[in-house]
Amino acid sequence: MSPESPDNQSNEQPNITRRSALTGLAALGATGMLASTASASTNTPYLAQADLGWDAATGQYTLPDLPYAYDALKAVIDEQTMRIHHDKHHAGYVKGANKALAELEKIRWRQGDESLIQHWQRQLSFHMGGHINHTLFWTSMKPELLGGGTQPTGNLSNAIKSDFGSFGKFMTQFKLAAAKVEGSGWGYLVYEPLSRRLMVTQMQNQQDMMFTGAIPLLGVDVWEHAYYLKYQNRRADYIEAFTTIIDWTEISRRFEAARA
Ligand code: MN3
Repeated sequence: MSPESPDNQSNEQPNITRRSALTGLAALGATGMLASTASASTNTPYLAQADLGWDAATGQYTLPDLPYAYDALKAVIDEQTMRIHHDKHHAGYVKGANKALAELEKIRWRQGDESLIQHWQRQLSFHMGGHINHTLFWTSMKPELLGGGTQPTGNLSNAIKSDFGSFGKFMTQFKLAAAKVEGSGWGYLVYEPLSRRLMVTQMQNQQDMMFTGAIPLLGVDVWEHAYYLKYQNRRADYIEAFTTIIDWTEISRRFEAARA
């Protein structure tokens, strides 16, 4: 359908320019977002809206800072990799998500190219996945000296034993699944809220192969950009090293939030 077709003209917004339409919509979005925040404190319980850098006033995401220095994890992930990974790759996903949201907003207002909706929905899925995956990833790690890499305790430890047999069996599946992702992607520990079980999944790219409703608890990024400078083709070595800096306190917090 052409953007000029008769039903493109909204009765409420005659002769609006694209800019004023988007500005107005951003204001409406801001109002809605503030209202939903006030009424529902459980919005994305395992990851807060603020952690994603969501700015309701602009309707855009901003890149969150790393929660530690670029070289804080250098025993496992070198400083250059962290800088490129966070400042370029993660930033690119944030930019891509914002772009997709803006283009979909135009289409919604019948001011964009409707033939591209599938493209922009795919872009949204990929870049939002990238943004959420990386935001969770940075805060899944802490230096070994600060307690990274120890084993989970309490409810999460019990659930891992119950759902996988033992922590060791969980780790075997998690590391193998991550190592064997075909191409780029992630290995994930997820909580499946319907059967109330922990599961290990593979994710291809930033979104594929994850199932409906799965709540991500712990992901290891196995895109080559995550490890190639230090580990080259030795993905399994990188994954093994990653397990020494997992922040199980944070993963436990997410687990409790997910099953609350
Ligand atoms: Mn990455």
